[in-house]
Amino acid sequence: MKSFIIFSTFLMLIGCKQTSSEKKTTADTTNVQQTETKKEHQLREVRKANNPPIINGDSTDSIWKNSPWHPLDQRWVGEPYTEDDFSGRYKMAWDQEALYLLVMIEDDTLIDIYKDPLVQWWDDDCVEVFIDEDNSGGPHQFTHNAFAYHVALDGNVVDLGPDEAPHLYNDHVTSKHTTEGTTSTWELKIKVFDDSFVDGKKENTPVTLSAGKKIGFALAYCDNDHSETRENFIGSVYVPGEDKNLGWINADIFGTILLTE
Ligand SMILES: [Ca+2]
Ligand SMILES: [Ca+2]
Ligand SMILES: [Ca+2]
Ligand SMILES: [Ca+2]
Repeated sequence: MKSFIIFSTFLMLIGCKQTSSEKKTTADTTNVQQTETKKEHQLREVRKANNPPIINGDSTDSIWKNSPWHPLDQRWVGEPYTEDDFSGRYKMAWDQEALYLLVMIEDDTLIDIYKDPLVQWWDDDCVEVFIDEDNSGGPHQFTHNAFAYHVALDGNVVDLGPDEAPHLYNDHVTSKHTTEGTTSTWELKIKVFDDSFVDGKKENTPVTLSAGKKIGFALAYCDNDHSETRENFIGSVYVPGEDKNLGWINADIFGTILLTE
């Protein structure tokens, strides 16, 4: 029975595969049984920041000096690209309040075609942050089992809610980026919410982070330079198989971070 459920889930996911544009199937995956079979991969330690970085798009904070770079180099969508077109790397840190990201992006053209943040948000240049608070893995397309925050150039933060519609989650992710030439320096502060998050509820409390905690995590960049739909979607984790654009549907593909002192 279990294998049948897993197989059915697989078929449903395949069924969700669309054109090269990421979104948005109306397929109902909300009733997909939570499989919670994530196999940990890309396990990385993230060090605590005694002094959290100032989110200003300036990377001179002390925590960034002592943190390692990680590559953003997995082509999930689109044709092969040059280093001038896109390259990216990032660093991470945490404290009780939040996760912190420093993301350095080389992108030859920054565009925000769709001014309405809830229209084709994935086809504008944006940073996408994937968070699975309890590292459970499993489907999350229309649930808060995990979040896929699209952080736009104008700072708007969009994910799909259980009502299958896009919502702004601007109070979950604070960001700022600065651009010099074709290099953008992003800093992000991400509050971590668990799967008890309810849209529209007055009080949703973010999780207090502590050492030893594991969180499902991935990062990506939607690169569009001059097209109606994005040209590339580049992620931080290797995704096996032909369809690599699964992070927005299933948290199994996320890597795992381990918070350390
Ligand atoms: Ca800073
Ligand atoms: Ca580009
Ligand atoms: Ca989860
Ligand atoms: Ca671009």
